Amino acid sequence: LNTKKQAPTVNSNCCSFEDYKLTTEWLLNQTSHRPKVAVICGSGLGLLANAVNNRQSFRYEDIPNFPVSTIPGHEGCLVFGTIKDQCCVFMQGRVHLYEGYSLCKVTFPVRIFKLLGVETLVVTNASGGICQDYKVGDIMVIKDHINLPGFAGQHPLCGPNDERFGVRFPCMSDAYSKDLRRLALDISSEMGCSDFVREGVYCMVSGPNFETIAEARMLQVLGCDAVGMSTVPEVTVAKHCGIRVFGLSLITNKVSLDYSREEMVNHEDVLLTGKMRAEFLQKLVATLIIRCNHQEQ
Ligand SMILES: *[C@@H]1O[C@H](CO)[C@@H](O)[C@H](O)[C@H]1NC(C)=O
Ligand SMILES: CC(=O)N[C@H]1CO[C@H](CO)[C@@H](O)[C@@H]1O
Repeated sequence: LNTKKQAPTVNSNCCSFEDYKLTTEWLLNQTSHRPKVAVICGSGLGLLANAVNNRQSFRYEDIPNFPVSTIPGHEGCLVFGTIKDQCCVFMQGRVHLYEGYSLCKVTFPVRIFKLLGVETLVVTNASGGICQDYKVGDIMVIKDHINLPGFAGQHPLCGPNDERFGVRFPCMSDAYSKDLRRLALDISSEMGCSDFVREGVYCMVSGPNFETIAEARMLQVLGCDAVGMSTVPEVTVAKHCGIRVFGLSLITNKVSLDYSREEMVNHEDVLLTGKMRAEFLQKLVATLIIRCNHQEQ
């Protein structure tokens, strides 16, 4: 690795391997938990972490180098614990590109997970439904994604490649584990919830504004089923360093695709659906964590 000849990109000076090592060592010093599974909780899904026992939690601002969310009232806790005998770590709250963070900082926790020994990453997010069959409250198992900011050079792996994490040109054709997707669909059907669990393509936009109608139509033409402002950078960095990925997106609103028929999003309904589904999501994620060990990679 030639550290002297670094291209002056946004990402290149964000974090060195020593920064990752320091944060990892700090955490290893503070906790005896050695997680194999990490979960990133999207907006309003922080209660996924309530399922853990032997809970030990750290505020982001107390962890060296850890990115701290600028959104008021946004949770920011790293929660270690166990579900059955599976050791896991939950991120309650994340930072976004639209907050002004470089993608290197946004994805910093993922590399910490790698150095902590995590093998499986579960990402969750709230998103807008593009697919016309989707209803508010549906849960989409992420089958694939479109990295729209990445097309424009906003990519977490831009800059010098650190071979200690992964190769220069990582393969992304199998980013979302087929085994875990199948397992999630099996669990959903065992729980009798197949009618609101879908499988589809997630598209990331940078935000912070919501899509115009023309943009939403473009996304539909491109094959996107849901659109959100997160998740893809973390998934890309996880795949790069060999972490198995599973993703879920909660459809909190329908994206308007029609000028004459403005979708009337009832915010109270959205919140209510979110709350109702959060319980199902918690059960689904907990069961997935318990059973994912038995799946071959
Ligand atoms: C971790 O603990 C070791 C041994 O007590 C100490 O030398 C080291 O400085 C600690 N590292 C961090 C990052 O806290
Ligand atoms: C936590 C998180 O990433 N939430 C985002 C998920 O996507 C929705 C819809 O685009 C955003 O509004 C959230 O900020």
